[in-house]
Amino acid sequence: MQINKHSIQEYNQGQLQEHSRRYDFAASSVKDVEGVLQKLMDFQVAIPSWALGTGGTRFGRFPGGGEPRSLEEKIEDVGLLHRLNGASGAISLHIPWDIPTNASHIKALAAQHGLRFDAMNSNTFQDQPGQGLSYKFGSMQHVDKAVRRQAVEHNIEVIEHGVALGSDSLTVWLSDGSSFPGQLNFRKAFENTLESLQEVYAALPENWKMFVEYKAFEPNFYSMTVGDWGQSLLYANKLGPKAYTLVDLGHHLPNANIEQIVSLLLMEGKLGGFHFNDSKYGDDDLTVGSIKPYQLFLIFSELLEGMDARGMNHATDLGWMIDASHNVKDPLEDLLQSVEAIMIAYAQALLVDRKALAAAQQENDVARCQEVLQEAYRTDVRPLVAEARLRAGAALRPLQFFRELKVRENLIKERGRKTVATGL
Ligand code: AOS
Ligand code: ZN
Ligand code: ZN
Ligand code: ZN
Repeated sequence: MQINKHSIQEYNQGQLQEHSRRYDFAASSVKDVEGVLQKLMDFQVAIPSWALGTGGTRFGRFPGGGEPRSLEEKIEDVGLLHRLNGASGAISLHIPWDIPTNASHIKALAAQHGLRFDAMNSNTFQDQPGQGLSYKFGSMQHVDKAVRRQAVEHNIEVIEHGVALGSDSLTVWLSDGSSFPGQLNFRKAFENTLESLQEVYAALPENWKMFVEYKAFEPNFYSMTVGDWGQSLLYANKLGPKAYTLVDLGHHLPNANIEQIVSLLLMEGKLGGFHFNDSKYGDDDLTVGSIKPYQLFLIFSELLEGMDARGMNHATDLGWMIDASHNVKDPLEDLLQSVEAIMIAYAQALLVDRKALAAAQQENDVARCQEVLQEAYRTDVRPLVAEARLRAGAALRPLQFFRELKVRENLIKERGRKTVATGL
């Protein structure tokens, strides 16, 4: 692929004059602009392997062509994103969709692209060919101990794959629950799940974290056994210090105050990671920032407030990941947009005048509180984000460059028009 340091530099050269004009204006109103730029350069968002191909819906799938056919090609795609935006330096794998048959080769390939392995994901929501027992009625919650055992063993295997790749966290998302009243004994389902999670927890290496992801509904439509942040936090607290709650933005009931959830989880030291996406109705897995950018900013604002209060490092102390599914857009274009939206929200949150906000809160000056937040939100930080990219050797305008280079057309030539994405 023709995307290298040299071609990026050449492309940036043509954009530089316009960028400088916009950047100088934007930078002139930022107090510690160098500090902000450094934070933006440090911030990396992990790309989920399953978002690199067209997901489809239960009604159909319309493959876009040129999608990755193997784990190697998935890593190449993320490497491409990372070269373009300098902010996608990690990949998150889902097992068994991404089994690394030759871990040292996969690890070396990722290193070549400047990527590390983010959280490993286990999968007990599908039955795999040749699998002994079915997850139709749940996995870790199952009434049959043998099914629970199978789910635990799978998770332990996922940890082993992760260790071989140098990952240091496991995300457990369970589809367990019930679709009809009376189907489950809620307490027993919880206790079974806890016991299973404890067995997985016991297999975690010393430096590993476990993220317990919750979801309000789907595929079960009456109850979910890890259905909200309260349940996830119960598990995480009972499991121990290596267990944390993971917040996926699409996994709440409508209009939930996610920024408040984030704030309280941070207060408890139990927020572990994020799945960014956007939605209008539920778990839509749409492009980050495409529907509710203000909410995204408010979430980031609480994240920074809470992380700073605990002296946490923005870049390294939480697992930042996208969880998306693409049906009508080019997946790579969509991911570029998602990362850009995250960087914009992060930059805006960095600009919030915390002292002024705290003072206004203390005086119950509600109007002023809103002014302070919206002053930051309405600042056009795009030139700052672009400047951070420029300094990192990435493209000033990644999406435009992607199109100019006809990356997708080239991938289709290389990989073919009809590709079957692995995963959902
Ligand atoms: C499912 O709704 C969750 O968001 C999980 O994170 C899941 O593992 C992922 O989306 C892949 O299906
Ligand atoms: Zn998720
Ligand atoms: Zn989601
Ligand atoms: Zn989801």
